[in-house]
Amino acid sequence: MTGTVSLPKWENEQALYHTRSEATMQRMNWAHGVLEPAPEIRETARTLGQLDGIFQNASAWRAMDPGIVVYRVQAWCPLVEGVEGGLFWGTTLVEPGQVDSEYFMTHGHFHAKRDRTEYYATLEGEGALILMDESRKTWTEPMTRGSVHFIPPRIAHRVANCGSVPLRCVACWPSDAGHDYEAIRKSGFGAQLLNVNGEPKLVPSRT
Ligand code: M6P
Ligand code: ZN
Repeated sequence: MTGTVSLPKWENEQALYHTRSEATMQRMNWAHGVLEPAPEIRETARTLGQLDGIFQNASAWRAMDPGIVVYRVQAWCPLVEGVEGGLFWGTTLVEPGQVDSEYFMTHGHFHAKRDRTEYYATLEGEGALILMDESRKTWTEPMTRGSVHFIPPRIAHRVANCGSVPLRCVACWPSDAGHDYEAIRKSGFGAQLLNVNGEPKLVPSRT
């Protein structure tokens, strides 16, 4: 017996955590999926202008106001990004809208660490989770209030709003997953979700 007391692992690793003690608790409005503002919550908005090359019809995209906000993200990252073993929590709000017949959607990404997974869950609105494997096979899962989605390893993911109100969802992902946007910027997804006679239809991408 040495008489020394080991600190719990969490405290030993304090440097990996953001410092405020309140950082282990936040509040979210579950009806709307909005996290209450706090210093630890990072808020970003993605405009049409920032989504160059993401929508299929480039001339329709160019003709629209680049300042239009397509989606907003709140991310709560209580650990330093890249630390193994932690979890991050986020909310995404995708506005209703289209570029030509293609629904407003998130940029989409693979995880930089390809074997990392994620949960998405829908709080409000109607849309689709668009998934793509590394061979570019692309499919969707319907997103409606209450749907919970497990995103398997090595699967790119993005969210499209097919309805007329904001699509609101929450996400939970590993703190060392990272985002690989490059693969999507380069070749996109294997199919685009289009409004065909009022119904969402997955149409193979033009190559
Ligand atoms: C979810 C999570 C986040 C992601 C966000 C927006 O909240 O998956 O990690 O950043 O959606 O998606 P994207 O990064 O593809 O724009
Ligand atoms: Zn992800």
